[in-house]
Amino acid sequence: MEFQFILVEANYQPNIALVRLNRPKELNALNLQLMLEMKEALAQLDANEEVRCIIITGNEQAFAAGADIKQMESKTAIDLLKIDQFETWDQIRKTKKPIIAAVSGFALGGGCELAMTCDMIIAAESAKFGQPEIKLGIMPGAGGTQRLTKAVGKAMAMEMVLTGKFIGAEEAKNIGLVNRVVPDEVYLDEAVKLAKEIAQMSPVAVRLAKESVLKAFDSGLQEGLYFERKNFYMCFASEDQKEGMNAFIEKRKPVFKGN
Ligand code: DAK
Repeated sequence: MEFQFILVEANYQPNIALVRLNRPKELNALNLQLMLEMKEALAQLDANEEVRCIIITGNEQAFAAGADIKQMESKTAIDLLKIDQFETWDQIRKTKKPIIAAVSGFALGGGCELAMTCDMIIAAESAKFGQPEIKLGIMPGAGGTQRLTKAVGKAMAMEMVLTGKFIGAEEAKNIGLVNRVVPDEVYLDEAVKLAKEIAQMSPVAVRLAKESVLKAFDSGLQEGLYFERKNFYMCFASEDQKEGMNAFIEKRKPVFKGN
């Protein structure tokens, strides 16, 4: 598949892939084609053994200013039902490798939801987050009411979703929406730094651990603990577990191969 609205570098850095949203004139508004491309790119990168961590970013001005309002405006409920965009969005959620959102500028509506669907968010000081759908007479449709509430709690989620207000990067950090805030010039470098740290770990353990953390999102505590336990046992089926523990005992750096 040729990509028109995203740029993909599978080998941006060793073991680290970069997906850049690329509709700068439209502030990276997420049209249907862009999301299909995102789905395809993530599936490819997930299947690429060389890739251990994925970064999704936009440009300095915008991560993404939301779904494409011009494309959505004339749609009926039945049109949306038939398009069934959820399958596309679910692919992001289903990606097994860790995904870091490197956010500068606007992350609004579907853009904020896209960032929240990633596993971690590095925010530039200029980043602005919001769920302004209410101002368009709609509400968040790609997980915003759920993921935002789980990330920041009911009070702030309710205020953001019901007023559409934007919050700055510092506030986003204070309420637990983002991992850290860094100067605009280095937000991508910081994301790469974090990705490199993760890429050094056992890909098997990273996959199982990511799955288990996500399980906390969509299950009750008992079910989540049970799931975590199974994945914990499964780590001991990997050579990486032996390598990691032997390296510790032998006081050397482990070499994880993903087996
Ligand atoms: N869609 C389409 N075009 C957009 C856009 C958007 N979301 N955001 C910006 N643009 C376009 C503008 O129309 C403008 O284009 P031209 O007029 O030059 O042709 C260009 O980008 C530059 O924008 P502005 O001139 O407005 O720039 P400003 O700096 O003055 O303002 C802004 C920046 C981000 C505050 C403003 O553009 C803005 O308010 N944008 C809309 C933000 C918004 O309401 N976002 C939420 C959209 S609704 C679903 C999945 C996802 C969703 C729903 C369902 N399913 C899976 C079913 C998500 C829904 C949404 O995100």
